[in-house]
Amino acid sequence: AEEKKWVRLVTAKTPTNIAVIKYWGKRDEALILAINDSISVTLDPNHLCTTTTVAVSPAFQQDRMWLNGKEISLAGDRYQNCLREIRKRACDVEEEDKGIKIAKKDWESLHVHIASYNNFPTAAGLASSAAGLACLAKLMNVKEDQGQLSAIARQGSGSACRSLYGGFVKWIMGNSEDGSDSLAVQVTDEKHWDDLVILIAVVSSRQKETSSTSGMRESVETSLLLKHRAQEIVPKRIIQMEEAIKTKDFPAFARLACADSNQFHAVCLDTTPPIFYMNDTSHRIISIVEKWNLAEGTPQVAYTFDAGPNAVLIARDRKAASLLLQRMLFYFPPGAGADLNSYVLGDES
Ligand code: 2P0
Repeated sequence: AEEKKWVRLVTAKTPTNIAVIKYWGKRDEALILAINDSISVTLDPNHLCTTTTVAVSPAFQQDRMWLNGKEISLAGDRYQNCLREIRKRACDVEEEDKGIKIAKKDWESLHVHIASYNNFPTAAGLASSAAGLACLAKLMNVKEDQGQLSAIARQGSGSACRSLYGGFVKWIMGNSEDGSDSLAVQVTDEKHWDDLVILIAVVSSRQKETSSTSGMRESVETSLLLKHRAQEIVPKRIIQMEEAIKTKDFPAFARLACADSNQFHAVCLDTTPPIFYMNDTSHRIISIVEKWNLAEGTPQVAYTFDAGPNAVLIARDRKAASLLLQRMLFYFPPGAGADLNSYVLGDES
């Protein structure tokens, strides 16, 4: 039929984020509620991002999704929860010139197609799952604010909720049963501390062996260190980290970020059976940075590692970043068989 011919498309870029105070452990698996607050820095979407196009048409028979050109199943609870929550909030859409008119109630029966591309290797463990959501919100004319959208993104993947804002972002764990207060807030915007330069050293592009979801479940079940961390350590660190970010106190920032990364990996070792995310190259990078910071008398670079061996290095300014890159190339010369590639990120100006 004639009226079935239209397609409405929306494309958007979603950045990825790197935690400097880590999220590790859930108190509710279905709603994805964390056992502690976390803080991350959102990377510049011009460098590392996911580009997503979403489409709606009466011709579509079912919801479908493609990731880097390959169709993936939307059957999981996480996708279904996100889709349901976003559909509920859809509003009227009218594009007169294209003859598109969608009433709020039509969204219940309309299907969407979602296609996402990462401009970085997915296997490097930097994927962002917030991608589709911001896009769907636009497509469906959802009027919710960023905070409410972050609470929906959270139900797709915990850390993804922090990608809804630029700059430094805090995911507040909240204390409600339904998770309505477990959402992201911006600590400072992307212009606040733009001296920082972030380098990602891809130590291995192999897929990680233990997924974050099952890893953190095992840590919650078996690690006493995690209990102590979540209850006693992180609440204090969150306050100190927010202060360090607001006052651009790099030594305090670096000390907290490195300590928190190391404690997260200590929790992984404290898990039964133990989880190993870092490898020898990761450990060498830590030693190189620690020695340099000590020799300089004040930290030049902070390091942090997520659920994989890749190093995220945060230099205090462009000068420190260029010295860091020199050092990395000295210790890991290209072509000498070192399993390491560097992606230089940051302001290109
Ligand atoms: C973080 N990570 O704060 C921590 C640090 C990895 C190490 O959040 O089960 O993919 O989807 O909530 O968000 C990775 O966990 O796990 C993660 P789910 P997610 O960035």
